[in-house]
Amino acid sequence: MQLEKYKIQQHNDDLLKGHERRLSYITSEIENSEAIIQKVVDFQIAIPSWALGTGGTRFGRFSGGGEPRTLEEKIEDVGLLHSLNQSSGAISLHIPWDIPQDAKAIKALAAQHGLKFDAVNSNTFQDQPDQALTYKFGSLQNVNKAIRKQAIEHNIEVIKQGIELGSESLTVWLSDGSCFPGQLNFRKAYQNTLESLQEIYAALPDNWKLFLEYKAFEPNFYSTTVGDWGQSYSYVQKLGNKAYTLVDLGHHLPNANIEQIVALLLMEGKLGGFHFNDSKYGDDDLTAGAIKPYQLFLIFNELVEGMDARGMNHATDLGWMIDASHNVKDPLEDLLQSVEGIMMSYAQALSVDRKALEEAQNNNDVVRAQEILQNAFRTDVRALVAEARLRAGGALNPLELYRSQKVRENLIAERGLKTVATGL
Ligand code: PSV
Ligand code: MN
Repeated sequence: MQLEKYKIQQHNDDLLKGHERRLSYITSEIENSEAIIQKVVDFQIAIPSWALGTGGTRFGRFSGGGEPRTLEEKIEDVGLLHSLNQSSGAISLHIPWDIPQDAKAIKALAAQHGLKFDAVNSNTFQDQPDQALTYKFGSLQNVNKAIRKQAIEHNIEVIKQGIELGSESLTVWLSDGSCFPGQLNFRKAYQNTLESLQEIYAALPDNWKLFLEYKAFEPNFYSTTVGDWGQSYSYVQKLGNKAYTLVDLGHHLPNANIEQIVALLLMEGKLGGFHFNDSKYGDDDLTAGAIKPYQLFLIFNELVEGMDARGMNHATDLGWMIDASHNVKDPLEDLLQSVEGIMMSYAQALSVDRKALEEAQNNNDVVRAQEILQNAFRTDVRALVAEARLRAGGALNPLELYRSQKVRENLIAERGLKTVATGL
């Protein structure tokens, strides 16, 4: 299904008056609102190809119907999101969940929808039906050299697929680790992993980046071989200047200070990108900003400050991606909410009075520093984000338009009620 431009136009015309009223208030309140709008226009968040269907847990999966059956339909879905918000201009593929049969045709289809290919993701956390050796006891860390070799070759194959699509980064997430004390020699597991990563790194084209994602636990529950940002940092330091740490917001132990991790990785020049989601307990993969919006804002506050300190381009110098799962919501609606949540935090962080904050910090004025941040967080910037969408050709209220156009009902009519998308 495609949303015709005139429908977006009509929807915007209907909402314009109220929008202009709200916009004129907020632009009178925020000094740099024009610059914020432009930055939000430029900011794109990649959509993972595995998040377009119903997620489910190990206890069950309750499909909402109309899920994309093929990679082509997944691209159509991301195209739909992008036409609504003009902020989801990239798709990230997980191999082998989504292997393009004809890369040229897939690339052309994506371009028709205004989409690029973001990072390609390898998968050595599951066994595939045609696979010779099992990853039950790990992949790049495995005590068996042949298994490590198989996993290395898979990653190199993923890089090749990515080159065909015009992707420029590889994200490696390893489920490697152990479930019980004594199962693993930590030092040897680290060394095997490093050597394996070095072989993968050697296959990276010059203009590519390797993102090494860490995760505290699950599916291994005693140790994870890339378990936290320190471990990821230690690997990427050794690999070289094309290797970076990737922060998935759900991959920390409870109450970790993620904004501080982000600030320090940025300072070290080793922050590569993000997987956005939210959580209350563990790797819950909930909608970005749904549970801890203040944390998301504080992360963006560090990002803006740190990227500006290093003269970085906010839109292009880091990889921005959602990694969420949708168990009880329509995946497309959930993704629209995540993008909106991320954009709001970004806009709020851009509105922070940096000079005043620095002054408060230098004077140890704790109260003033807190006031400055909370003032930005408590400002309703939705009209600024909506204005950015309007200027880019998107909808003032994507969710409302999605519902009024009965997108899900149309997708069910086209694809059926019992379709199942590949992914987790
Ligand atoms: C692992 O939990 C993870 O965050 C990695 O990014 C995987 O690629 C993705 O989720 C799979 O759903
Ligand atoms: Mn992730």
